[in-house]
Amino acid sequence: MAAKLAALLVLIVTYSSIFGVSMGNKDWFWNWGSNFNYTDWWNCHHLNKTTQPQSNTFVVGDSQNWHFGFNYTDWAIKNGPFYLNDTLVFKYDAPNVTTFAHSVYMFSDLRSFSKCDLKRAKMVANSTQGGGEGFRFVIKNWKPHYFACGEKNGFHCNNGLMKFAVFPMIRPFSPWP
Ligand SMILES: *[C@@H]1O[C@H](CO)[C@@H](O)[C@H](O)[C@H]1NC(C)=O
Ligand SMILES: *[C@@H]1O[C@H](CO)[C@@H](O)[C@H](O)[C@H]1NC(C)=O
Ligand SMILES: *[C@@H]1O[C@H](CO)[C@@H](O)[C@H](O)[C@H]1NC(C)=O
Ligand SMILES: *[C@@H]1O[C@H](CO)[C@@H](O)[C@H](O)[C@H]1NC(C)=O
Ligand SMILES: *[C@@H]1O[C@H](CO)[C@@H](O)[C@H](O)[C@H]1NC(C)=O
Ligand SMILES: *[C@@H]1O[C@H](CO)[C@@H](O)[C@H](O)[C@H]1NC(C)=O
Ligand SMILES: [Cu+2]
Repeated sequence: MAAKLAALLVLIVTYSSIFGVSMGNKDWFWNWGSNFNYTDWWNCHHLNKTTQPQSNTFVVGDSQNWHFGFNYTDWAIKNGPFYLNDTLVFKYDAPNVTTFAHSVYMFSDLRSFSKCDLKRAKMVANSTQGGGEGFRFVIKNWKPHYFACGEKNGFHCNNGLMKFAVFPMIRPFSPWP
């Protein structure tokens, strides 16, 4: 009797480890023979995984867009973490007689980012590219990204809080494709 029970348990454990990790196996165990809904079980395991977005799109600053004086470090903390393949959208109008120009630069290292040293930064979007639907930046590389506005020789970065860092993460592996 005990041996039979042990054998059954081994069978169940083996079966469970082959078929799924979390949601299904407990239900399968307790509902075996009862009115267990296999459609629900299948959906739970398969549809959710495939309908989950593989990447997200973020408008930097949300409705505030990309402007002087908004705390983008704070925004990045509250909206992160960011993953590879996520898209950051920078929205800012082209300058006119009453409004200031903005742009998007990326620093090569933390040190130049901290000091807003634009000599060690590359422009990724000029002052007109943030118009309309905005400038889209896809996070493709697994490395820290240091963004800032490059206008007024670092003044927008230093004094206007127009800077933030992104440390992209890799999306956890999904066992059900
Ligand atoms: C199982 O669930 C699905 C979706 O929730 C439903 O359409 C179906 O009628 C259910 N089947 C049974 C036998 O309860
Ligand atoms: C997906 O996951 C949610 C909970 O996160 C659950 O309520 C739902 O039944 C799952 N299945 C489908 C097909 O959405
Ligand atoms: C901006 O937000 C960060 C993180 O919340 C905070 O540490 C910092 O003091 C804020 N800066 C200003 C000038 O409010
Ligand atoms: C990013 O997307 C591309 C195709 O759009 C895909 O081939 C690649 O595997 C994705 N990378 C990650 C880390 O999701
Ligand atoms: C300048 O641009 C702002 C916003 O982009 C707009 O509201 C304003 O009317 C424009 N001013 C002039 C003089 O074109
Ligand atoms: C910004 O870049 C776009 C596209 O590369 C270009 O058409 C436009 O002339 C540039 N604007 C400025 C002000 O440099
Ligand atoms: Cu600016």
